[in-house]
Amino acid sequence: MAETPQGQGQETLSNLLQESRSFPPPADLAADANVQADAYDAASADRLRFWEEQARRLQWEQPWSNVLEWNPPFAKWFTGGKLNAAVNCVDRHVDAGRGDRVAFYWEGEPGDTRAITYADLKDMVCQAANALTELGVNKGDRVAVYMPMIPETVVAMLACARIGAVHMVVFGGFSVDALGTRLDDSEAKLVITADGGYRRGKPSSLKPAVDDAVRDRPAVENVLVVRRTGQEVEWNEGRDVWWHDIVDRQPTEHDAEAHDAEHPLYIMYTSGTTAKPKGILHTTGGYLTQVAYTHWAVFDLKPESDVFWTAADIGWVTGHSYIVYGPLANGATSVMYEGTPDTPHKARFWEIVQKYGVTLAYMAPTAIRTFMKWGEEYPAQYDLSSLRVLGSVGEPINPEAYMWYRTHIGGNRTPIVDTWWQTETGAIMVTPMPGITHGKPGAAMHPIPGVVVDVVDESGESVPNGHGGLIVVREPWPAMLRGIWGDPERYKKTYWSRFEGLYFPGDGAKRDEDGDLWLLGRVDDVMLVSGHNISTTEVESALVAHNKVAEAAVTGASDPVTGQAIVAFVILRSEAGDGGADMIKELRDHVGAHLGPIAKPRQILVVPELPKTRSGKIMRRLLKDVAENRELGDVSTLTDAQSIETLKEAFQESGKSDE
Ligand code: 6R9
Repeated sequence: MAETPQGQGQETLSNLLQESRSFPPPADLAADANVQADAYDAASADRLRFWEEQARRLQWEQPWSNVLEWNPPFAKWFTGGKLNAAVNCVDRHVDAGRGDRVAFYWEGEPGDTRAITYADLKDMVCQAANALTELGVNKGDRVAVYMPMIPETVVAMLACARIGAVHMVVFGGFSVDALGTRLDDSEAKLVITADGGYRRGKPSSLKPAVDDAVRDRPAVENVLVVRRTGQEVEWNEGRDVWWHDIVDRQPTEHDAEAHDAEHPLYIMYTSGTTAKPKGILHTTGGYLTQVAYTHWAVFDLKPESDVFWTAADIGWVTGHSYIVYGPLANGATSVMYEGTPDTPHKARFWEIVQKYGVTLAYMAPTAIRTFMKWGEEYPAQYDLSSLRVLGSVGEPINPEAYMWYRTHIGGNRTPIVDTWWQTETGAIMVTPMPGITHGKPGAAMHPIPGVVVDVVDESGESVPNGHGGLIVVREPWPAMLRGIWGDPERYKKTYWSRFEGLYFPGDGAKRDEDGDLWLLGRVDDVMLVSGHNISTTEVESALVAHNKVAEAAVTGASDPVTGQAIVAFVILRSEAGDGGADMIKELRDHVGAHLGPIAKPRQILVVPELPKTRSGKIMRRLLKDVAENRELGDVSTLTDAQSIETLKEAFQESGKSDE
């Protein structure tokens, strides 16, 4: 998050990239789309009433008396209302006679599979809720979940929600330290984990990290362990409990209490910076309303016939909102996949799409660019004609990656929804609607109905069309974070102090000549070159638009002449060779031709790998450390800490040969 935004000079972001391609929605999809253009009018005529209508998608045990209580910057939605999130996600579908519908087609990495119906899920969640109660977990207690991508992870989350305990999921790939600080901050009393999970064809252990983290943390009373891989685990008698020992013997009945709309549902720690992670708090009624609405609206979900797949980890907010709460609240059928996209082969994702007839797929640009790098022959081996809407989340999608996704995955047919949102916003905020919006490669287009965003300059004034600035949210929205766990001052300072009365997400954005929105990445990443603010995203997109480049990461390094200079790291497509001096020159000229001479990188380094977080975001701050020859900052949330060391050496070598 941008606690100390930098690189913001006098002027706002330069608007360098031009785009003229536009794709209308397919006629049949448009005709039958869940959301029609009148939704925007209805929401702007009466925003609160619009959200009340969306809240009625849920089952409330007691109706709300107040839609919104807004004491800036603290919001309460649907106060007086009571509901149970697990009942909304599971029981009510069974009660309505849809118990036989599959909730999850789960695919393990080694190829084992499970089909879990809503009736199965109800039994599992009730049993787990009973087990948590037996372990002494009460309403309001925090429960850490450090798990692989298996159905029990969803069950654990819903069991917490059912009894009113607050879940706090930590990425299975995070280090002992990352887990430990999160346990301390949330004061969790139970950790739910597994012996391990499968990644890249091998069992990868989880329990040892929990053992290390819990050793000096007596506040954790029990560790509940799912057996997944059958790996040997150390056992701490009295503290550790096997899931199958305690959960399987519980009754499949559980009387669920209705919780207040504002009862805490979960904490999710945001990653990415060196600062202490922030525990983002989400509550029940407003969150569930917006995730259910957006999942239905943005993916045009038809729950009777669609098969939805979010190919992301559950330890990321995208997994919480669009693997668990959104799809289940809507009674959807989803695919859940445990492993990596290249195991046992580079077409695994497309094999899964064909096998389950996936109709709606949602993934990150980093995955799409990886598939681009591998080549179109992999998706070409499978029948992807079931797909009808494709989504993107997590980073700006470069126009080139958008085109590749649309062409090679979407068969030139499917709309692409580029969805902008954050852990803090809880649900999608800015996106095209597949049945209405003419899609523009690289643009997130419009705020959803009921959400009011703007692009402003340094002084908080709206920028005109054709200009860049900072994205802000002008009105509270139902799924907004309710605060930072235990730290209201930091909440105010981080998100609400930049501009009076406006939520500041920390991202750069532009409004193009048509008034459509483009998200340009974190403002901390914006570069100030000879007095111009230039977004890393636009330079990266220009590089990726070159037919030999698969991925690019750009950072600003201090420069005696220009203030900052653009340094680019690129991954070439597999057919492009190693990239000699001619290639570097070609790429620099290519950027110059696309964006103007000001955006020509000072240096371009061809690399095999880029430093990324587990959710696929490029860690530009580490690249900046490399480009400025500094000690590397915190690397604990990197997927592969070695890759950045290798890159650092390569950069230093390249510097020598330049001189
Ligand atoms: C959902 C998620 C949030 C940050 C956000 C922004 C970037 C996400 C984006 C996007 C451009 C998109 N981001 N989606 N940037 N276009 N469609 O990713 O949450 O992990 O909290 O990250 O990700 O910079 O501020 P989170």
